[in-house]
Amino acid sequence: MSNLKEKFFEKSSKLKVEVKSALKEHGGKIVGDVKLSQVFGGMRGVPSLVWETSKLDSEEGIRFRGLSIPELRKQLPTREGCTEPLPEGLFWLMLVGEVPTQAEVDWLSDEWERRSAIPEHTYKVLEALPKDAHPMTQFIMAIASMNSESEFVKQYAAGMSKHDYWDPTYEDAMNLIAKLPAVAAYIYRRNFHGGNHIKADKSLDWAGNYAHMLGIDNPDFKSLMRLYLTIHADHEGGNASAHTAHLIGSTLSDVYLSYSGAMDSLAGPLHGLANQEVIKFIFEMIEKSGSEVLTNDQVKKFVEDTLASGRVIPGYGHAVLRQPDPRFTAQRLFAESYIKDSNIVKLVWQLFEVVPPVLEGLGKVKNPWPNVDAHSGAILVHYGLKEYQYYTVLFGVSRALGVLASACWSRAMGFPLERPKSVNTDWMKSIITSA
Ligand code: CMX
Repeated sequence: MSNLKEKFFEKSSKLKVEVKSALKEHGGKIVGDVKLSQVFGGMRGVPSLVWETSKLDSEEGIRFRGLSIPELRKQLPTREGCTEPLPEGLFWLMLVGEVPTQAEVDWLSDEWERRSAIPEHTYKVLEALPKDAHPMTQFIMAIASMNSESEFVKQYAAGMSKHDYWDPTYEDAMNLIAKLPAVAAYIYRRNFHGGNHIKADKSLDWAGNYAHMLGIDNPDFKSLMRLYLTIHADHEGGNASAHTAHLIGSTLSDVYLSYSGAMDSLAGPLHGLANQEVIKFIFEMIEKSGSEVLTNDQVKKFVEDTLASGRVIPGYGHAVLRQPDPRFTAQRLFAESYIKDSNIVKLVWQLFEVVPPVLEGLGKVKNPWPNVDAHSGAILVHYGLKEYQYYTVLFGVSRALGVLASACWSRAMGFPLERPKSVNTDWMKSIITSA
């Protein structure tokens, strides 16, 4: 057994016993009230999911096993010549709660490279789809098609004991994460570069190799991908994509199916697809004004016109956060040190000045600040990745790290089938009259 797998088994077995005994003793403890407005309001703030890998604070933003993004940037191992953290390190941290050594992340890079082969039929599935199928549609179908490889499915069919579920789930999670960059790069090159595919560079790390297979070999872009794939990896369990994976996984569906379901959620414009919507919004603003350099008044007018047409400002607002998203700030810091003269990046910074007061002025938006999606596209455009229909796939490759580490925990802890109570409007009326 590998060191990582062994550590995971040791830690999860211990916690499972602890939680079981805590629930036996304290399971009846009341943890809060649920308001009618929460029942009808997308369950905001209702504690109902267990998620070990990260925790979101509305003021401070995300912490991964207790570490903030600036702390990750300082503490996680990097690659020679690059100061950004390696996503391999974050996966290790999320899975076992320890900052790995350089040797441990190097082992993980090699391990994922070893597991990265994609089944032949997955390429056939992709080639059967029209070239103008949205990249997320292709990504979702490719991931689902790889469930033919699931160890969990094989072992379940052979009569595996429920105490062993964690083991093939770990294997499936590791295999799926390993395969995602090649699948995602294949979709990009198929759609936007005439099917001129680029072979993996086995000497590179997970994110660096993804950048290479996309066809952008600029070392700064590789650094960006390491940062990008780290900061998008997890946002506790209640966000739509993570929650979808958790729900599907709770039926004992394998991680290929649960993760393709997560990607269905990520593909919505209120969630991950907002990263394509942001850059589309910026391109429209440039087209309308005829210049990449705009005054704040011009930006404000475009924002107000968008709101007046009944649309949201993409990249702004959040269901939990009430401050600028630290993932936005991390990208801003990257842009300030690498590409501060880019006109598109400057527009992102102008939007940061203009949008919050306008949204505040509406009097209903709970969080007028930028989220993770407000910044990413402008940096990608700078490095030549201009095809914004593809952006959510990048997000999807990253999100696998948190969601699949959590899937391992769910199986190891023996979490049950998810089944909340639904109600109807008659129930609402009866609650009101009985109050
Ligand atoms: N532009 C315009 N209106 C906005 C807004 C925005 N960016 N953010 C919120 N609002 C509006 C809501 O549409 C809602 O209006 P109605 O009462 O008329 O329906 C009102 O403000 C209250 O909403 P809220 O409680 O502040 O926000 P929610 O928790 O309901 O929604 C979110 C959160 C992210 C869906 C919303 O802020 C939004 O639509 N943002 C734009 C899309 C976006 O950037 N999504 C990406 C989020 C991050 C991610 O998952 O990747």
